[in-house]
Amino acid sequence: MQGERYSESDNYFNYAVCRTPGANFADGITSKDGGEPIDYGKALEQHARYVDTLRDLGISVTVLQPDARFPDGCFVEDTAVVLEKGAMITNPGDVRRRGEAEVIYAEIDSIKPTARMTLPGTLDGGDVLRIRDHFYIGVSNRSKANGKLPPRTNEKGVRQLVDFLRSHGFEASFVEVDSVLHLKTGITYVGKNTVVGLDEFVNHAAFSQYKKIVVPPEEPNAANVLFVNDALIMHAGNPKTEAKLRAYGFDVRAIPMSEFEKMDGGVTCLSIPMQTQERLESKPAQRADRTL
Ligand code: CIR
Repeated sequence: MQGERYSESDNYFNYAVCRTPGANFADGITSKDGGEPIDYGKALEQHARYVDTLRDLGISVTVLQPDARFPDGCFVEDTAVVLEKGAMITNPGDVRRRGEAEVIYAEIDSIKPTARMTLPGTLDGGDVLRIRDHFYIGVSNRSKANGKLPPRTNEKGVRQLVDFLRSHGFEASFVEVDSVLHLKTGITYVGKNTVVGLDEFVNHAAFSQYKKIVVPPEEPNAANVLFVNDALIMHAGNPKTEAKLRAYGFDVRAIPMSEFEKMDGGVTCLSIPMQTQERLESKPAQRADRTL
């Protein structure tokens, strides 16, 4: 059993960065035009519950203040890829989101050495799916959802990330993403060698070696699950997938995310979880298999 625990140690975190949604959150980017308006008070409540859930799992959370220049700023995941011993700050694919990463850079660089992606490379962290020591990177197809979902991650961004990952001893492969915003909108890893997601991703050849939970078409938000500290944080309102995950013996925390769903966001987008040095030093057994 010890071996299995080692293999999941990269999903243990003691620290995370989040950012409160600002009063102009509803001005952010969304493909869901004409839907229900954002209830800002509810967004704040849902965000606070999300942060509490991370804290309940033993994670110290820094919650950054909103910045009115960046209505999508709460989706911090897109601005960084964090490894055990280093991090890369990305250039989010949509120009309206460039600049969100400045405060994130300052925050992470104080914790571990932080590299920066250079333009014209672009990449959203939502396109980066880590499964143990392998990284699957979603590359936006140029015809992405017929222009409704503009491309976010380009080949130049992917190349820079791959070089960075290799310098830390990790390997990567690519998956074309067309029908959804990010790779992790369509598929996530939930531990126990299992992926959950939309049929087209879960049954993609790239993921053939994993056990699969396919979400039913009426529960697309259940594809985005955050696996942290042996628990799964998922979107409430997806009873079939939730029951399946519970039946597999997972510790499931289903939380309401309706206001973030309206802005194409999910549970993985709202935090950058990481291991800080104290954690690495205090838990040597958990990093015994690190290739770093
Ligand atoms: C955007 O379109 O960029 C934001 N409204 C949503 C970003 C969600 N981020 C993520 O899935 N990692």
